[in-house]
Amino acid sequence: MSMSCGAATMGLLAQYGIDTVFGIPGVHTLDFCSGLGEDSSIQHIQVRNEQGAGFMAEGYARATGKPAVALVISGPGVTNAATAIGQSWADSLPVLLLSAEPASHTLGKGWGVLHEITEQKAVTAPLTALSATAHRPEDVPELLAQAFSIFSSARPRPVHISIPTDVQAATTDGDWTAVELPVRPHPDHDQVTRAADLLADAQNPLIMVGGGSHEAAVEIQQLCEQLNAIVISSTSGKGIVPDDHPLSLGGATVRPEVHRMVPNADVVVAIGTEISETDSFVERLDIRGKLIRIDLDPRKINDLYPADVGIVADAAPTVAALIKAFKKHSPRARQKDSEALVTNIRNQIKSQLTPSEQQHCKLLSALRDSIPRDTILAGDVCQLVYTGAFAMPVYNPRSWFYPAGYCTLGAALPNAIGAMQALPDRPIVALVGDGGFMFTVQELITAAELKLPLPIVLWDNGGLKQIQDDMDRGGIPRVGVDGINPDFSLLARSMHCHAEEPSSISDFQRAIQTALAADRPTLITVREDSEWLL
Ligand SMILES: Cc1ncc(C[n+]2csc(CCOP(=O)(O)OP(=O)(O)O)c2C)c(N)n1
Repeated sequence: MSMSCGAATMGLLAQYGIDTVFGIPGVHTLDFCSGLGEDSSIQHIQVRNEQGAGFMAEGYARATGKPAVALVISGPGVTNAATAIGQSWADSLPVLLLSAEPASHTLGKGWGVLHEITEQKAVTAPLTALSATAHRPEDVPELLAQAFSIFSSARPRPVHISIPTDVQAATTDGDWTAVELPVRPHPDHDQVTRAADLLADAQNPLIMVGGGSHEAAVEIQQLCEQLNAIVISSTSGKGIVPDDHPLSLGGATVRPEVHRMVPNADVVVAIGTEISETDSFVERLDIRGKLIRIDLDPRKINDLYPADVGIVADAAPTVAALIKAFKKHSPRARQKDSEALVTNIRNQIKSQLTPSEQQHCKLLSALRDSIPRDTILAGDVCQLVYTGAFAMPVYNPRSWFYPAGYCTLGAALPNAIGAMQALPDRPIVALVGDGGFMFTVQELITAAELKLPLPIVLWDNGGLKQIQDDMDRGGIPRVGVDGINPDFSLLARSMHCHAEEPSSISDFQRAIQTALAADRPTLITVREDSEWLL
């Protein structure tokens, strides 16, 4: 059946399992939209700024591990979305940015045509595994095949495909089919044997997990129990081993109490983790033991932390193979008190909390008690969430969102919306600061339109507190950190949301529970100076 290339592109995306595109249409994307009518299985979610589209696609991918799509116009649509694409790169998420581009015969000529950009590919090339333009309709199936092959088999990174308006409008027979996608590599047998040998000799092994190991959660828990090894995680890996597991220190990788433990490990197994600076806030952790790294990305094997055994393979089959190989060794005496050490370190952390962290803990613990165990928490860059990384128990993989690394303010609300679109039956709560919330506040109306039962806990400490604190500590005069805030409740209500300003812990808990069952989002503002938190 003949149709426009834009419509055929939507049909092919559906074949790759895409059920949602987040975007804002323009005259440059009309042909894409022609494939999104009633007959399409793809839902178009209208966002209020393309950065929101990128962050929603990111949230969809965070929640599921599946590819997600943002659909935007050329020029400003692409540059608005670029921040979220940078974030998806930093957090290894399979996001496809599909955009228009001006008509082919105008490209690079500087005529000043609508939504012109000197060279669009160059804007996103540093933020993506692939940034390419379809010059003819028949380029589209090939470029989508390349994109989805990257998503299915390589370290997930975003991809940007641009389709100029004339190519979108060109007629095709639409007879396009999705290709069979490659799978991730399995581990090399000899390397697994060497890793198992190292672990067999270890007295005090340590496991580090990151966002690249969510699919291996079951195997990693088995491995840590088999080795009686403590597990620490990056913020992206939080919940892979439940935070209440007696061997888990969860996201406490940021804490000095944990840093002091790291040099004692004689073998470290790092699985799907960059071991990045933003997971520990020290440039280099003092790893002295033998290092086994399991990663899809060959560049991670010999970076700042060169591996003694570096296995470039998918985490789940690799850890399963490691468990099997390790079983061949006769059991050896090893450190018996791992669980006691975990309890001890948890207690040390509790005793070292600052007054402000104690307040965060009080609120987070009230929140934890009022939400189901499998709730997803979408955190923004704010002090409440920094504390949450080590103090908020999370029990499932893909259930603690934080824009690590790129550290983009404003990700949490749209991330939560994208996750709710992907997993409508999962409870989700967003945690935002008063500064970060203002970056993407307009997406409240998107959430209201979708009638999402989303509680948004707004931690209002009156300004850009982290930077205020940094300036105060450094003796630098406060510059640009004390701006005024809107009346948040009024703002939320004007966007068809509910708003609450709780006056006690029980009031807060009631607000959360009501919000989880509401027919729209609820903004729950908690002021840091509230008496009930002091
Ligand atoms: C896009 C972006 N711009 C600037 C920053 C720098 N930054 C980091 S934390 C922070 C303050 C955030 O304030 P708020 O959301 O109110 O959280 P708080 O620190 O007050 O808890 C700023 C400006 C950033 N992370 N991201």
